[in-house]
Amino acid sequence: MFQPSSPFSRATVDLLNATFVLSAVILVIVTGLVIYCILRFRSRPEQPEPRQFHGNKTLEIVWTVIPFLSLVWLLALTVNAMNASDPPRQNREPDVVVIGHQFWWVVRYPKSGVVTANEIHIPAGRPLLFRLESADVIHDFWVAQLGRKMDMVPEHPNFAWLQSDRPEEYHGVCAEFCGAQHAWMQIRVVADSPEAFAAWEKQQLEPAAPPATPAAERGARLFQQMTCANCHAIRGLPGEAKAGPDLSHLASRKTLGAGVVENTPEGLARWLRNPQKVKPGNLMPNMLLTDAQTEDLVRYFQTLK
Ligand code: HEC
Ligand SMILES: [Cu+2]
Repeated sequence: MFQPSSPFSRATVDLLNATFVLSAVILVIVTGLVIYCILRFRSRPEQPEPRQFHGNKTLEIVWTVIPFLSLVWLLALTVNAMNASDPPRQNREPDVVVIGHQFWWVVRYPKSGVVTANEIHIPAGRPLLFRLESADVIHDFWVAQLGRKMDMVPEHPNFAWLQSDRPEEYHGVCAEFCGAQHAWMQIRVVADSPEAFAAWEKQQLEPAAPPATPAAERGARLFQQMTCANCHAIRGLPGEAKAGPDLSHLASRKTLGAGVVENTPEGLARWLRNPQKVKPGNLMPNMLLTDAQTEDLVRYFQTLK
């Protein structure tokens, strides 16, 4: 969070830094005075008690006015940072909708109709409005470099602005404990150049590629027969399953299980053989696939670019 990449996160970090500096100055002054008084006025043998006095008006005014002004200054900075990190929405439609599930994320782009999971592509250099929802318990969406942290509350959509000043990749997390695999509920954000983003969006809107080899064809058939399609949607196939991530373009994602394993043929096979071993407590059951079935499904998923 100390490397902000957007005006929204920069406002938050600037406020944090200013608060830290002010607090450090106060700490040094107060402890300095205490140490000075302890040493200077300590009792020494043969010396009378130091002169006592009460109710010094100047002192009272000084130590009331300085903290008061410090707090007013902090309040002004805070209000300023709140405005900068969370500007008004003014009826704008969200650019991206993210829905937290135990323990992964749905990512939707209402304007184009793209649906994906766990990896968010955004065009760099533009402020984007995110609508944040939850399908089950309270989650918290936090990509520290791009914007403010925001709770995802069931039945209560929240909003947050995110931006990336430049094309780059970022890491985000679920920041509200939400169950066994909360720690493996991670987010990858890829900020693309506007052209690369348009290309990505176009590719995500394509229907899933039809299987091209016999193994992939067997995999596609297994996918339909083994109830996978009750939980997972693949664009162009029947059904609108929502219990698990959309797999239409699975091969275009870098990781599986919200970051728990790399999306390589080996990683995919490990996941399919027993997702409960890779991410214990996640909501995909062990489908008890044979090695041959796993292999065919891997071949099939590799074609879903
Ligand atoms: C009961 C619902 C359910 C069924 C049935 C199911 N899955 Fe899943 N699947 C999930 C959930 C939930 C996740 C996300 C788990 C997580 O990351 O916490 C998932 C994740 C995955 C992933 C990783 C996707 C990603 O982007 O991270 C793959 C691949 C996958 N499932 C394939 C299959 C296949 C193949 C079958 C059938 C043999 C199947 N699933 C059956 C619920 C299901
Ligand atoms: Cu969570």
